[in-house]
Amino acid sequence: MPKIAAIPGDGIGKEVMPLGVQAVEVVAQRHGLDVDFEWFDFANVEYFQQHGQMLPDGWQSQLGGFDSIFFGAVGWPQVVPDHVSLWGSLLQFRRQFDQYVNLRPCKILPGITPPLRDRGPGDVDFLVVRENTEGEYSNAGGVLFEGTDRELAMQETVMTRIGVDRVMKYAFAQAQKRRKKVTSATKSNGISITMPYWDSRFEAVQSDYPGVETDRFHIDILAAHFVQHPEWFDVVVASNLFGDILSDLGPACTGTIGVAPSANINPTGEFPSLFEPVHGSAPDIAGKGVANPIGQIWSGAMMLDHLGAEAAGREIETAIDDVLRAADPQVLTPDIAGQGTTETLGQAIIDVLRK
Ligand code: GGG
Repeated sequence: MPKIAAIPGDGIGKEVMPLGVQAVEVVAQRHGLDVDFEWFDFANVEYFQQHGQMLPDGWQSQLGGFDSIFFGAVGWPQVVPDHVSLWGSLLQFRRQFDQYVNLRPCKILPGITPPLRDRGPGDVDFLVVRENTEGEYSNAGGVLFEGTDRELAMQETVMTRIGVDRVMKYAFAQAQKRRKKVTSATKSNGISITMPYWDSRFEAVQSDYPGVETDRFHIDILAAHFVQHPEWFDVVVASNLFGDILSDLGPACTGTIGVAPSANINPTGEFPSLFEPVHGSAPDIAGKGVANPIGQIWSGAMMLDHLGAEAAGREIETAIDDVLRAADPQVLTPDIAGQGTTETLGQAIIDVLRK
């Protein structure tokens, strides 16, 4: 029986999580899979206000025995600075549990009109593979001469050969199962040490995958191509920061970031992997009941895949497609041109899963 830790976190994470859990429970039951969710009320700002930290001492052993972590969103900058809440929770999970691959699929879903109106479902379908434990998110650096006119802040980018190679190999292996193309996101003309290193490792790794086509773009023009030619891409491998940006941009180009799922994978299986929507806590809409729950529910499908229940995962994706194709404005949330709520959209998907 897979044991799953459910951690809603902050803001709309609390609103979308119950629907994600319900969707997974319903489909798992239909497939004869017993899933056991345990809810945790930490990794949120209320916990921080009470305890002065985002996570309890010993959280690694508390969560380490779970098969997966199902996460919502983190951040409430009105109360805790975002870098404190993020480094105190989500980034700890990714690092301590060596979830070095962040998979962020992106495609046009039925019934959703992308900003580029001449494209529809099937035209755009790519996967961002984001390096998830090092790179620009190194936390190495500091502020010197604080409070003086010589004050300076610096932060190092860290790229290790092991860290870069392993995520690139994972990206190539994904491409072998898809349309056999990997695009590398770089900026080696401006970032003159770490990005040329990234490029050199890409060249070294690609030679082990002769059947996979490759190309690479500097991040600035790559962002433009995401907007104008999203159909060019199959698998895009990127550093931690570039991958974070591209995986918000991609779903925005296909319609809404509210539907985007992600999987933070520990490929060795030594630690639990973590599944979460790409979106954050969205304080601007939190409490209004209008957040799109699809990113959370689709993340549940990725979690079921990871747990070996691929058919159950596909059923969730089909149920999402069915509800979107029906295009009932009373059901859909406002980000996809509806007048419905988190609850109406989530329950419509769950109703399809029950049939
Ligand atoms: N569910 C994703 C989430 O809460 N994201 C907040 C955030 O700022 N994430 C930055 C990151 O993924 O590096």
